[in-house]
Amino acid sequence: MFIHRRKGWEIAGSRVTPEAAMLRRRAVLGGAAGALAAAGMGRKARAWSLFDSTPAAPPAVLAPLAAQRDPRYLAGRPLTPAAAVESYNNFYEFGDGKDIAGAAQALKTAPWTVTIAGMVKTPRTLGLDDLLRQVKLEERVYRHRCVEAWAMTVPWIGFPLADLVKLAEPLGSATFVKFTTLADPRQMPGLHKPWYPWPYTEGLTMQEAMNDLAFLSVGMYGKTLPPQDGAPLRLTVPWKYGFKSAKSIVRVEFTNMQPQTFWEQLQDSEYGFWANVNPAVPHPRWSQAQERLIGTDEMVPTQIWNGYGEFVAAMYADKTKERLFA
Ligand SMILES: Nc1nc2c(c(=O)[nH]1)N[C@H]1C(S)=C(S)[C@@H](COP(=O)(O)O)O[C@H]1N2
Ligand SMILES: [Mo]
Repeated sequence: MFIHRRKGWEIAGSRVTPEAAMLRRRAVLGGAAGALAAAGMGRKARAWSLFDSTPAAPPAVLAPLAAQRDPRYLAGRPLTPAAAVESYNNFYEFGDGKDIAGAAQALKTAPWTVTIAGMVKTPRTLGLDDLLRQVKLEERVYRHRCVEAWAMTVPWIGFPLADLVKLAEPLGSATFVKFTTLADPRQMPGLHKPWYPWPYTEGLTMQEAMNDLAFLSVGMYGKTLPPQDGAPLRLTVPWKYGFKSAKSIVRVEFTNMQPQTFWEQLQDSEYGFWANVNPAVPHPRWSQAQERLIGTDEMVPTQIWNGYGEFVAAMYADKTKERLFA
């Protein structure tokens, strides 16, 4: 249920993302976690934000990573400066503000394994190194559009998600792919906030997962991914709102049921399963017509499918009954 904005419950807008602001209202209004939060709001909020700001570790060392740029994907606007992409993040496992890069440096990204589970020929757990030996890396410059109406343009390095799907050998009956992020409370202070439905999960249809545009990133700007941007393995689905691009993936499961996602569990009416970008469908609490480019703060018009209609629109031609854009 959507509750109208009440200014008194908000903390300073500059400190809270729209996504987080929604949660705070929700926590106050309902559920056991809500009662808990309401009982000791001030003191608890401070304690949690202390967790968020823990300067965890020295900067992670990023290895150089080179790959040929794929010329099929032209962003049509300048790259966002790497410094902006590395310092303005959404990664709730490390806190619900944008300033989580410091805390994220503690993330241990090697060794890393990815579990292939569910409806596949042989369920198994693979080392990331082993997986990377079986794919060919390329560079793709993609636009990224967060549901909060900020955007960026990033030269990702990675490989088509379709290549992982083929390696996984799903059964013919699998129709969805579910992605799960690492959930380690020793490394991730956000995991101590019990009102979030950890672990972070996301999902795609099998058809979406096999689309050319669906990508798994392991690097950006010529280096391995920084922890705050989802090291060591991050989904990149640029025609959908940013929350679909799950970070630090540890599990890929094939299923015949539409997966329940993290954001859907929090607020389905605002952050649904499909979440395709559409400037004409406003979020219940703000317009999606324009976006702010991080780095320059320039405002530009948002495009349907984030401008990737030629690659993806046909997949939705028969899905007229679905809520495709929220
Ligand atoms: N595991 C995990 N993945 C996540 C998120 C998150 O909180 N946790 N946030 C999502 C959102 S809302 C966005 S906009 C992008 C942000 O990616 P960036 O910080 O690299 O810009 O990551 C997405 N992937
Ligand atoms: Mo986002």
